[in-house]
Amino acid sequence: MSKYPDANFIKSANALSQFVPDEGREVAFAGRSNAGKSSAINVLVNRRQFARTSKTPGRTQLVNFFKLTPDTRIVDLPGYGFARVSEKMRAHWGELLSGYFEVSKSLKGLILIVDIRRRLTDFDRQMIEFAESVDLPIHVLLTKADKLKKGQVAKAVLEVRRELGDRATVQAFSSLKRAGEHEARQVLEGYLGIERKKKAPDAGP
Ligand SMILES: Nc1nc2c(ncn2[C@@H]2O[C@H](COP(=O)(O)OP(=O)(O)O)[C@@H](O)[C@H]2O)c(=O)[nH]1
Ligand SMILES: [Mg+2]
Repeated sequence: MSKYPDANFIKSANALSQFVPDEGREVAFAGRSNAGKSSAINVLVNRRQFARTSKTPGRTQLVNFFKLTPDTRIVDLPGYGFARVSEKMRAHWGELLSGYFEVSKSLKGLILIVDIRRRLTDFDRQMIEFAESVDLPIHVLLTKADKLKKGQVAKAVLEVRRELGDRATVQAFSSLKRAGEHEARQVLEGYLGIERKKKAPDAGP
């Protein structure tokens, strides 16, 4: 069962003029390509094929908007990777993303997806700078934690926390094992202002 019955793909955009109207609240997801961003979005939305994993030709280079609840959205930002991107493309994305961070009023937070084995890359540092320049809160998911031993996971989390200090919150995550799911969803819903009904303490089973 989806936690978000209204969740749905809205549209892809390649220019600010194509973005959805700047209303409600949205959280941007960014990550170097292949870091595990689509998988993480699928886990958090609790739908298997929601944000298609890996190769959806074309779409990976676009900004994809998803409705989460009637007035909240997830914005899936393109991540460059080892797919070679021309200088011109890079400049286009740099302008598009910095423009978006500057003008958006609905943008409430950045969730940055990082492969726990690679730590932070220049791409990640650039995204962190965009978000910081507009005082956006940042949460880092160190994903693919299932690929490391427990001690190595703890070490990676500590290292990234030490590097970022109070610039971002950091947690380990695994889409494969659904580890860290609850914490990540709490952050996402906190940014989006989604309130969950709490069960009354004496409500019984
Ligand atoms: N072991 C493991 N593999 C993962 C995890 N998340 C993603 N992957 C794999 O990493 C590859 C890239 O994932 P994808 O979500 O498409 O990355 P994206 O390019 O950032 O959207 C795919 O082969 C996924 O199955 C994870 O938590 N654990
Ligand atoms: Mg993807």
